[in-house]
Amino acid sequence: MVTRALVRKIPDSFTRALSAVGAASSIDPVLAREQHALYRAALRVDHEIVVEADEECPDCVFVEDTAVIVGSKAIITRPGAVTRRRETPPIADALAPYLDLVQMQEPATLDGGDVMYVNGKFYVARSARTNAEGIEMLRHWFGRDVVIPVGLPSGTLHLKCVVSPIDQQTILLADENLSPHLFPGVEILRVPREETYAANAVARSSHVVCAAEYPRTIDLLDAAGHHPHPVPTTEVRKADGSLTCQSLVWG
Ligand code: CIR
Repeated sequence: MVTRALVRKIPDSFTRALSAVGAASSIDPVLAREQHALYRAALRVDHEIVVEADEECPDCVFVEDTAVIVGSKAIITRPGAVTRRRETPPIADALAPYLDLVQMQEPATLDGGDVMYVNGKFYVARSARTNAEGIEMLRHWFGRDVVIPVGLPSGTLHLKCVVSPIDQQTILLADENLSPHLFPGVEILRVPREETYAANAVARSSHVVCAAEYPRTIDLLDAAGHHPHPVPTTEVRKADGSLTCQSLVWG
């Protein structure tokens, strides 16, 4: 099967991205683009789809939030941040040749970073970005029994800031954020609390693109038989971004 990744270029306006950490103005767009190139190479997919940047959309590199891809279907989301809503039409256009699209409608809001599919279940965070109607729409499309709403620790932007899938039976979970009991039947690789950021990684079979700044998590992945591929994240994190948020990967 052909593996594909959709990514989007970084605009100069990235320095005006939303940032709860309040550091976006110190982003170096040149360095950010260099780091993005390393990330894109690390994904090692067969086919990369690149969407041009839009200066009117400072957060447009964070494509994960604009769609949820399951099998041959893509749900085009309605992002929770009003300033991010105009990011979705070009993503829908770029996905349309490959996937069947459905569009999330008002009043639903949902960011793709709040959705994790593992062990046959969709874990969906109720967050500042994803509302009850957004979760209800996922239930409508995927089935009530397989959509599991999850509350987030205060101050956490998205579900995948604290947990991400390594394969269909394994997750990386940051300690002291979510109860491991939420994930029955799933093997948990425990990320130490002080490395919480590193719980966000992109797994492609046994190859895991992870944050370069967290040696304990890199060792943990290695010891568990995965192949860590560390990439630098100093610039995206200034806009509250991490790794899964920079791509939509399928196939
Ligand atoms: C935002 O606040 O929406 C962006 N500055 C960061 C989005 C990161 N997305 C993600 O982790 N899925």
